[in-house]
This record gives sequence, C-alpha cells and structure tokens, in this order.
Amino acid sequence: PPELLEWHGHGTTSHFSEIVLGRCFTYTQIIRPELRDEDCQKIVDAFKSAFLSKNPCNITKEDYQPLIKLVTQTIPCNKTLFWSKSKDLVHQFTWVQREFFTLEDTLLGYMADDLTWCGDPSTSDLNYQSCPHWRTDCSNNPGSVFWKVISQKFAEAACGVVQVMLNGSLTEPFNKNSTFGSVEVFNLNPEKVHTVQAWVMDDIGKVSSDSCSGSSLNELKSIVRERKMAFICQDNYRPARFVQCVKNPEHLSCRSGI
Ligand code: DN4
Repeated sequence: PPELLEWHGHGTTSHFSEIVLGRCFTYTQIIRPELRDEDCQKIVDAFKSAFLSKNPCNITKEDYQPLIKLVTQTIPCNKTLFWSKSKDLVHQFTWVQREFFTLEDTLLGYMADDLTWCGDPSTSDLNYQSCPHWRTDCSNNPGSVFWKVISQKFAEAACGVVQVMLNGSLTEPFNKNSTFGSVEVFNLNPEKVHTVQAWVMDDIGKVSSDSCSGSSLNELKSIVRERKMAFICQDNYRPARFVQCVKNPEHLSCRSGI
C-alpha cells in the first residue's frame, strides 16, 4: 500500500467518487437541464480512468482525452468569464449573473471544483493519504493536468467578447505564469474572439489603484493586441463592485457613487 504521506499535497478528497457523481447529476438534472441526457456514470468512469493505477507524476493531456470527448457543452458567445486571483468574487458574481460562465460553471469544472484526486500505479484505488503538490512534487499531477486541459478547451471554444476578472489589490493583477496568463490568453482564437475585456477589482478597504494604466495590465494589453484582438480595461466594474458591497455596505466606496 502507498506509504503514509508519500506526497506533500492533500490526499484524494473523502468520498471523491460519490461527490463527483452527485455533482454531475446536480449539474445535468437541476442546474443545466439542457444537459439532462449526459451519462454521469460514464463521465465519472472516464474521469477516474484518466488517473487510476497510474504514476501521479506522469499524467498527460492524452489521459483526459476520453473524458473531454464525452462532454460536449457549448458556451454562448460573449459569456465566457476567465479569472485570476479572484475566485470567490467571480463565483459570487456568476451566482447572481447567471448568464456568465466561469470554467467552474461548466460541467467538468463544476464536478472538480475544490477537490483533490490521485491514484497509485500499484493499486486500482484512489490515494486518500496524499497527492503530489504541483509546486513541491510535480506539475504533471492529475489535478494540474486536468485544469490545464479543460482551461485550454474552455479558452479555445470562446467567441465574441471575453471577460477576465483580475485582482487589482495585487502588484501584478496580470501574472503571465498563472493559468489565465500562460494557457487561456494564448488559446483564444482571434478568428472568433474580437475583444478581451478586463475587470480589475480592488479589495474593498484597500486604496483604489488605477490598475488599468499600470504596467501589469499593459503587458496583458500588448499580448492581446499582438494576437489581433481588441483590449478594454475597467477598474472596479460596477456590477461586481455591488457584489463586494453586500458585505461592506457602509464602506465609503459603497455609499458614494463609484
Ligand atoms: P489563480 O488564482 O492563480 O489560481 C487558481 C487556482 O488554481 C489556485 O487554487 C491555484 O493554486 C491553482 N493553480 C494555478 N496553477 C496551477 C497548477 N499549475 N496546478 C495546480 N493548481 C494550479 O488563477 P489562474 O489564472 O492560475 O487560474 C484561474 C484561471 O484558470 C481561470 O480563468 C479558470 O478558468 C482556470 N482554472 C481554474 C481552476 C480552479 O477552479 C484551477 C486552474 C485553472 P495555488 O496557487 O493557490 O496553489 O481551481
């Protein structure tokens, strides 16, 4: 059996198989009934086959191809929402503004959100003790490869104007080593995507900085323009600011016109 704490990351989430199967049914039967005919048992089996009985440091994009092929979900043009370092806010926003889709609002992203999973070459079981951590153990682990594959697909499929929510309280709201900066921007198809629109959201309580004119956003603008798409940037996009203000109604920036 795998040694206790073989790896530095958390082990497979308890009840992983039941959670992903349950989430698949919740998503396809209740959240997006237009997907009601998807076969959740088949999807979960393909998900698990991608990494079970394999070295969790040698997972490849090809391992997830059967899963990717099984799930066909089209996102309407103009409704794809990427994010970086703004996970809570972006999901609070899409919970209210239902027509926007983050990756975690698609079936595969929804099934895997916040979970950990890995197997071991010597057994056909999940490893509940530990899984490789992407920084300290290896980057080709089941979770990292999964997010990379589905992030790439999500970006390739986008059309019209795409949005990205960034964190304006950071010195580098755009980080070219993030999944957004290294995978998603470069997999947008300029023949389908005409504009990239950034929403740069400051934490409430931090001094509002004019991030759109800073060097980090300028780097994103250069990449986008180089790839023949238009770039728009908005500091503290109002609809998302309103979501932040629910928790901070008395803050000055929530009281006065912002
Ligand atoms: P981020 O806020 O830097 O990272 C989002 C999450 O992904 C954090 O928990 C990161 O872990 C984790 N992460 C980032 N890169 C890797 C990696 N290579 N292996 C494992 N975990 C990683 O933002 P980001 O720009 O890197 O990723 C967000 C964008 O990519 C979104 O537009 C999504 O469409 C997509 N995405 C979503 C998820 C998710 O929902 C994960 C990866 C990518 P840590 O830095 O906190 O350790 O979980």
